[in-house]
Amino acid sequence: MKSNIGTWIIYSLLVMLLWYSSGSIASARPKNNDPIKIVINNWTSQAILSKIAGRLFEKQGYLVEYVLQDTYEQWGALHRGEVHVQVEVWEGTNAKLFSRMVQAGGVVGAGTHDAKTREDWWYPSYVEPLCPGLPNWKALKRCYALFATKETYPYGQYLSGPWEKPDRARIRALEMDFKVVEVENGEALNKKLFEAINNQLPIVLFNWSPNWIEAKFDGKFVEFPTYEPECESDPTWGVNPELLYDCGNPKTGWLKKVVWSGMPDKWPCAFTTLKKMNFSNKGISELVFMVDVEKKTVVQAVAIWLKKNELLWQSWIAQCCSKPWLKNE
Ligand code: TMO
Repeated sequence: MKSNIGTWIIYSLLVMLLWYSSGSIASARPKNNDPIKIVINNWTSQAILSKIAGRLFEKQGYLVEYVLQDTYEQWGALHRGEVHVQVEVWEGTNAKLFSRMVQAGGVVGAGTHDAKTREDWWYPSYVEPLCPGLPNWKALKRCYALFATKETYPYGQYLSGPWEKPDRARIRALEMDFKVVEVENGEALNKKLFEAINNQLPIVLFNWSPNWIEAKFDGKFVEFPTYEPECESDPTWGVNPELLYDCGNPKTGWLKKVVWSGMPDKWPCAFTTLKKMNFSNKGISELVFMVDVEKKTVVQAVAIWLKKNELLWQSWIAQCCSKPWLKNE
């Protein structure tokens, strides 16, 4: 009996020692307590994916802060290491700045999502019979008057968001009688779309995929001349031999994750997790639907997603970094 207890005590001590030493091996990895700063932009899916990344970093024991920035400001801040993580860089919006920043050495890629992206002019399907020939851009060019508003009369209105787009250059190159009107964020754009749909008014506006819109409303992207890189670098390319941008945006664009170049060394496990984090078109549009249509908060949508997808995100949290004593909520 006595020796049994002795064995038990020795065994327990051994287990504790093992536990302790494995813990100290894990914590011997330099774990930085500075907060990881994640950029939040002005459309819904980006905010949701940012918070999912943040929750995963927190589960690994990192501190996280969120910084509101638009897609122009973020590049300088990422380059200088003032912010560290961007979970959604869209080809159609940011391809050029992204490659310039990678070349300058301030940012590095953290992998590409499975989602294929498209960002371009879009209209709800009830517009199509009013303008025969749509979705071809030449039909839209003929029908400009249909889209005139108080602000743009006698030109047609093209409604857009605050993202870097060569729309004015394209309108010029394709000689379209349209004027660009910009609203401040994705929410404002949604509101205008809802108003138009409720009144069945002609509207052509900036839209993107994945988004919630395709899940709820019928509509189409306008088909401009197919994008090729030369369209933006060689004026002689395309229907206008003198001007750039006589084409549409890429139809199957990439969606990348990007970090400040010092991030992988400073928070290695978080970087590994971010590289593994991967969303599909369906995954993103379901998340956006919860917020933009069902009116859940971003925090609620993130909590629902984490609960439903535990196996998935557990597989994104790198083995070397997982702390079994950290509770998974
Ligand atoms: C960058 N965005 C998804 C709004 O086109």
